[in-house]
Amino acid sequence: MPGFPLPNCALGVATAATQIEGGDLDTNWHRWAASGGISDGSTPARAADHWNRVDQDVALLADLGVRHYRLGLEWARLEPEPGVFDPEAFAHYRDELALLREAGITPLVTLHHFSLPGWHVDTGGWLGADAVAVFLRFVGEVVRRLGDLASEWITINEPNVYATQGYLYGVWPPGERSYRRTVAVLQVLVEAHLRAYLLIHRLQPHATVGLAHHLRVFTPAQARNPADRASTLASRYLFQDAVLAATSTGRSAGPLRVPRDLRPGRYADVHGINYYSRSTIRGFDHGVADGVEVNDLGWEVYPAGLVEVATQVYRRFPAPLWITENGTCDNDDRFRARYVYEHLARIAASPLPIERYYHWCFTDNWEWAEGEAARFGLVHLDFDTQERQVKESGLFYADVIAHAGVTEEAHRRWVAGRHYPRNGAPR
Ligand code: IFM
Repeated sequence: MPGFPLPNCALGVATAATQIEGGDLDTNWHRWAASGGISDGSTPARAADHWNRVDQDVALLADLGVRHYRLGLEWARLEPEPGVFDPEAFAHYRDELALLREAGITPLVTLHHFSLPGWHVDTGGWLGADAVAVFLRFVGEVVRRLGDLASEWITINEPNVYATQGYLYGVWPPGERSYRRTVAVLQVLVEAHLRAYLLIHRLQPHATVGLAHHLRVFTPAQARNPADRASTLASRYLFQDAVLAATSTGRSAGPLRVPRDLRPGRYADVHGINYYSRSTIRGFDHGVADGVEVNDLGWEVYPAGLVEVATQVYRRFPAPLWITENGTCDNDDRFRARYVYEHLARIAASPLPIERYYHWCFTDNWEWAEGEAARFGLVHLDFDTQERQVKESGLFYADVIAHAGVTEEAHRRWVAGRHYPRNGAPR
């Protein structure tokens, strides 16, 4: 299917505050970088300097024809001390949201995307005594002060990734390795989402509210091996199904208990899905099968998985589906256009109500523990000069937006003949 129409799925791009804004702030990530936690030694202090280049970046979004933009708010800027809100930081985000709207771009605002103010870390972060109340204070302030300019909200980005990277594998802040604390933090994030969902709707009844779930495909290394199969099911349940169930319904799920005062009901107007890859499970080991196509971080490229996970979500909890992230690390932009093409083709062929697709990422960005070394952008960023240059994949994406689908010509020009690396093969 070289060309195909995509009339029912609006295309956008996504970012997160800490990954693009830059700034010498006090957050869990600035502290983690200062303590040597980033593989290339970079810090989020420069990133894409978006804080100082909002006008330029909004103009670039408009040039690409983007109509939907997912952005994050940096909590540490808005609430630099507990309970003290910074009017200038709010004014800055108000200007950005107004600019987006003037350009015909609808903002989707993420309230928490992995980044916490330093004062929050000092009181225990998400495991601190009042973590949910503290989050709700922030959410309430944001919706009251920005709600006339935005009505689409993601409460929390990828709670399962935040919890496992930070509390189970210890590779992200706060660097812990404890199953008990991983479950504890997930449970707090579930409660935070549920209460934020209710609060936002109380303040803004017409709001659209969801959570951005990181969903993977899990597959046993050997389909007939009982240990691989059991481990696959357990991994999928613990990593994503339990969180999805609890945050969508307000009911306890497995180890995740929902407080009694929260009534079961609907807690997702849309399901945000961040989809990237598939994990192959061998016993307790999560890996990538030999010889499969991979990206520059070694993640398997498995486009069918996008609709596989979307189907699992929709069957259990029917609601509109928004792909809040999909993209790939391709440092030289050799195969990104093909990656986008193959994932969009699955959406086009699917009967599911996949209403939105946000490409991750707009520009190259600061990729957490990988720092500046992993490039996900449609727009190339020179971190030294801050020069932006639309990549071939960005031209392709703009063309898909303009035509509400992939034309034969676009396929021939940007997709045909592009190849992924193979796992285990020399690069
Ligand atoms: O960069 C991240 C993003 O912050 C959350 N989802 C996955 C992306 C790529 O790793």
